Amino acid sequence: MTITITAFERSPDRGRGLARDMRVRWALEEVGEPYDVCLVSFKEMKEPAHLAIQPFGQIPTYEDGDLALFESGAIVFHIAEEHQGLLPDGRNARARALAWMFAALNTVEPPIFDRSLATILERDQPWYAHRLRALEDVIRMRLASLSKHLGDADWLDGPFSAGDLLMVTVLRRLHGSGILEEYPNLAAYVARGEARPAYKRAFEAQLAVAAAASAG
Ligand code: GTB
Repeated sequence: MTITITAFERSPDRGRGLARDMRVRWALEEVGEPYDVCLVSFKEMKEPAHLAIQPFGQIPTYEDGDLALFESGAIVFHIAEEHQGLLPDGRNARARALAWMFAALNTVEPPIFDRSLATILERDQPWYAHRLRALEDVIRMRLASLSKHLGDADWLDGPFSAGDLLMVTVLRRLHGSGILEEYPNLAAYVARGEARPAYKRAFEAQLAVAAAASAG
């Protein structure tokens, strides 16, 4: 049975690969697992059939036989556990890769995501400039630490892992902000992730959805 994931029928990012199905697509491409995509509208995401799988009415979801999963981090972890290539073999190295997965989602993503939301939803508020500065201060604090840790290594902890996959998807959201470029080794790290053939296949697949949506 083929794995099925869900993604936006019409992603608000118009194919920039910023929605969280991108990380699931990328993980599946890295391990060479074929998948189908079920495109859902905002309305369908809030209906009982989808809520039965994703209690918060969001994408992505993942179904494989009798397993239905939600939360992109849990999905990527499941894919990494089931296949070779996204988690190292050694017990300690594996635990550290998991730590980087959590760091991406719990420590680095929140201020970056909040900044994106603020630029969309809070732009007209009188306190917008102050809020943006505060969020960007936190982002810079996180990136400075991450940059120091990465140094001149290619990946966060030895070979490419699910931790890198999630971290790159998180940092990509800073494209266009100018902030990533303040940390040249992080900008190069993101470019390295985006240059991976599996990343490119995943990006093209979600771009094709956006192109079809804008044509239709
Ligand atoms: N913690 C969950 C996970 O990691 O799976 C979060 C899932 C989530 O935020 N899903 C979003 C969603 O379904 C899509 S990715 N939102 C609809 C809703 O909540 O009703 C977030 C997202 C949305 C839009 C853009 N964009 O346009 O750039 C980028 C990212």
